[in-house]
Amino acid sequence: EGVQPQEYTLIKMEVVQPFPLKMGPLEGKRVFLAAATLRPETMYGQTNAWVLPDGEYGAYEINETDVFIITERAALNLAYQDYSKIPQKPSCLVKLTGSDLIGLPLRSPLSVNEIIYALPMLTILTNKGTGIVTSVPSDAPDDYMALHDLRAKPALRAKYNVKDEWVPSDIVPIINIPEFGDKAAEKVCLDLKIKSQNDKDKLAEAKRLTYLKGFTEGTMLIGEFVGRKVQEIKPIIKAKLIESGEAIAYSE
Ligand code: A2H
Repeated sequence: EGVQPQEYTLIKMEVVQPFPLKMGPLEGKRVFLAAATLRPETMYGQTNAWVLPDGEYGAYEINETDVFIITERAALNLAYQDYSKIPQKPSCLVKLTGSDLIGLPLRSPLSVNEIIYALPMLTILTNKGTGIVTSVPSDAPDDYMALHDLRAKPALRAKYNVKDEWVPSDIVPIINIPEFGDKAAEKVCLDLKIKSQNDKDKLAEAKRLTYLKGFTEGTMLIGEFVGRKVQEIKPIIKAKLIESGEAIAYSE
């Protein structure tokens, strides 16, 4: 883990009822996959959530009504931060693996797509964030390549029991970067000839390029702040999501 604390926004992606059998103990609660992001202003372009198939997650009671599905490590960190009303040890209502989560339908704040699905990503780290990632393939090279892999490889879908209709067919353009156009991640992944989500070094370069330019030169193509600079509206969108109860601040 880094020396500098990382300021994430946890996006509350609500699991649409009815729950699968394994989540029976959560009946009657509001259950969320809580995704850690550094780019809250990109939430318009969410197309799916990512989970690690072999990852160990739990459904943790965060307050009287809300349950977060995250790693145990994240639940403990959260318990030390403002949001949780259970200061010491968050109670785990049910243990789940990433495979249990694949195919869950979700409703996520700001997303143009009303219902999106949880899908497998093999490069998720369980010692960072919550172990849940929201997917914005227009602007995140990791997301773009993981989606590319799922689309291109029927065997990968079969291995993780992914139904074709869960895999998004469209990428939503949300930010213009003069140098990279309206789908920066796609452009940079193609330019660098990145082959798959496992192409670590090239993906690091793609992330460096898009992250910097997106922040300094990006302009919103969608939403309340269309036409405005990413740099200016990022903190505003973050504050709004938190104020409306659709997200919480989280640092580690
Ligand atoms: B970002 P940093 Cl549009 N494992 O959110 C792997 N990746 C994870 C993760 C985990 N456990 N937890 C969070 N992340 C991803 C949006 C986004 C992100 C965009 C563009 C770039 C970008 C949509 N996905 O990140 O190592 C999350 O993806 C570029 C680095 O803490 C989170 O923000 O710096 C970012 O990585 C946090 O990475």
